[in-house]
Amino acid sequence: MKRMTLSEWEEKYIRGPVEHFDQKNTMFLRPLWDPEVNSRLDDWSFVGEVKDKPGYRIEDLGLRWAARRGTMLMGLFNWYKPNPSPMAGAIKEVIRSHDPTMRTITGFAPSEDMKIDTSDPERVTRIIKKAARWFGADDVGICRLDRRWVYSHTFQSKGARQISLEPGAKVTGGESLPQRIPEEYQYGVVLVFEEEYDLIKYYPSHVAHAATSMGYSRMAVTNNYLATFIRHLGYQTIDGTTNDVANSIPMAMQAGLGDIGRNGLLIHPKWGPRVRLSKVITDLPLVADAPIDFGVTEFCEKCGICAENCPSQSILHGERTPEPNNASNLRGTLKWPINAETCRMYWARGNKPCTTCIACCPYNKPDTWFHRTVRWFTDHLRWGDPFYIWADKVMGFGRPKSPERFWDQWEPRRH
Ligand code: B12
Ligand code: SF4
Ligand code: SF4
Repeated sequence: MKRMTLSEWEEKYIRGPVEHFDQKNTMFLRPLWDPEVNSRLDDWSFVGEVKDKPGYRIEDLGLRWAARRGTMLMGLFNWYKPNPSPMAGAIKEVIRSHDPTMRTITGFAPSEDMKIDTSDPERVTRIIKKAARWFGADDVGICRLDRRWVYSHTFQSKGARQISLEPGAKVTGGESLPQRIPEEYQYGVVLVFEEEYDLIKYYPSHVAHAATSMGYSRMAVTNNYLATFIRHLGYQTIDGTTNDVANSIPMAMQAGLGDIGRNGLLIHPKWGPRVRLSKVITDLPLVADAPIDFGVTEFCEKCGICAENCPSQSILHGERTPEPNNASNLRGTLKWPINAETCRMYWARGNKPCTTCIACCPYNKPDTWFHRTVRWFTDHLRWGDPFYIWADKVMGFGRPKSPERFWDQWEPRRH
């Protein structure tokens, strides 16, 4: 594995000016305000339905939604960010003003002159990384805050019922608010959460999506713990718990946590794309990690398994390109841009999310000695890529497992 300098990284991934991305252009939000996108389907939800079939029964869908609860409880009530939701603002008021006994919830607040000693940023960085792991992250990296990845605006949705279907109608499903992060916030602490191999392999059933949900809850809770810890050290934080504030993948790349694959996802050296990401942005002085190269780009150039298997054909088959597919891609970056419109439409049509491009990827493997050895080869003997890819297909690693006996066979892991 090679460490890259930031200028080498820039040369590899940046083509032309990078326009700041407006969060309303993500495919979670476009159906709420873009009449052209909205009119393509009557129902954009992906809640899922119960069927009399293994992997789709009430216990399977229930597992997916119960595992999501941490996100609801922590993420939605997060007011430590530039444009908190009105609900988070209201809760803050209640906690702050209502009842003195609520102090036990807001807890210890250091006074202005009480701060951790930052004369040795290496030591502070070690403390932050250790705390992040203890709070629940499986891996952690630090980047300098590159403001090109921060959303220019955040979008407060008002709920799908208020969407106007009039062509050309202005935003009616919510409100776009400019987002500004003060200059003193110079670092991002990026957290990685492994999703369970033993659940993802049951894709495309509800069981696989339970892993996504648990990843979201873990990142919501852990990110919140870490942001609170940093505030208790006397510094400020922006808590990027629920996907908002900034693009997580380039931050994770710059924090040395992995590289981007053809599937548009961060490939972590140990867990491949089977990870979720969150971040805390802070003014605490830290030491940034360097980006890494372990052969992903070369491997993806030859592989293409995700592009073959994507059920909506949203993943590019050819070369990397700086050309966006549509308004949902960031301009000025060299990669395999996914077609987020067709991907998201596929979720809505099937009334459930999709995780195929994680599950079928050869980098998605359990962390055993055998797979560690293969990974070593893919990094050090890159000329062997066509053989590793052929072997992966022959051995059928990326194929879905039948959920028929899931509840008998599953050995749950403690988080
Ligand atoms: C919106 C969104 C989506 C949209 C698609 C993106 C879009 N354009 O609308 C939909 C709903 C379809 C979606 C689908 C999925 N998503 Co999604 N998504 C996001 C979200 C919330 C915002 C991303 C965004 O702003 N994209 C808009 C522009 C920037 O997209 P883009 O130009 O195509 O860039 C993409 C990549 O190239 C990369 N990227 C962004 N900037 C730059 C800059 C450089 C230089 C480079 C090289 C790359 C890069 O990140 C972008 C990811 O969409 C992020 C969380 C976050 N805040 O980052 C999660 C996130 C990217 N999704 C994630 C995942 C896992 C998925 C799914 C597998 C679903 C699932 N089972 O969880 C699929 C995979 C689809 C795919 N192949 O990319 C994870 C990725 C983890 C990882 N290993 O990297 C994230 C980080 C969420 C998380 N909490 O961990 N997603
Ligand atoms: S499936 Fe193959 S091409 Fe796609 S991201 Fe994984 S390694 Fe790259
Ligand atoms: S989530 Fe599914 S539909 Fe979307 S890009 Fe990945 S494989 Fe394709």
